[in-house]
Amino acid sequence: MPSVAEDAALAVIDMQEDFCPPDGALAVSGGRDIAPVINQLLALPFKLKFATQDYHPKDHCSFASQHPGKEPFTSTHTIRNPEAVGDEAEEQTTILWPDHCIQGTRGCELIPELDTSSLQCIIKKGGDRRVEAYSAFGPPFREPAVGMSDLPNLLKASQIKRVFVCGLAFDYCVKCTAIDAADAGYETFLVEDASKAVDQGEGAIAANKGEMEQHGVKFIRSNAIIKTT
Ligand code: VGL
Ligand code: ZN
Repeated sequence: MPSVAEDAALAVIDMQEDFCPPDGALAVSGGRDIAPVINQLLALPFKLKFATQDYHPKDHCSFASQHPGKEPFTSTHTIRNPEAVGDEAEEQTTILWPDHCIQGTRGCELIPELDTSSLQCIIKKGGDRRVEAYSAFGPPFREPAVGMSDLPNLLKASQIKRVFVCGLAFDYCVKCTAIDAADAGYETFLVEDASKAVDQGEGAIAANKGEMEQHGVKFIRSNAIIKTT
């Protein structure tokens, strides 16, 4: 492997209070425990290091509270591309959540265990109340694109070829970021021991890995990166 200093970015996804025990609104089991592993990765000389923050307005469409009669974690909703013209529009069906990561609240803050001192930037996502935005690249709608983040420009400007993704949650924001990075042509690695899933069942983990593999995402452990750096 070439050195991560040459061509690699480290993406630290959504290490926020609301995704962590003990009292996060959408706490991912073991979410806080991966901070030390991520800090070890942040100590490596990646060419680019950035974090993301789920950053919702209080009436975000992904909140079950915005949909009378619907329940967090079990109900779904379908979103049409709000910028589409004509009858045909991309659609995304996704799960509804408890209110979480509301701008300006404690739940939205990055956890203090994360060493943020070497981060070059923090990308905020999920700010458009009309659309869900799991990926650090932006909402899933591309025809036309709705609210893409600065990430594509940042990766190009930094001449990145490889993207290493870690953080929360494995099966949502980490997965969607990894798939978008791979689809954008970056050699993409998910750092398995530096990520935790909402659904930690064996079957769910395997299905999500399979989906990512279809897009060319590779899986790696933090030791393998540290050893070769
Ligand atoms: C996430 C659910 C809702 C995540 C964000 O960061 O994976 N999951 N919003
Ligand atoms: Zn969210």
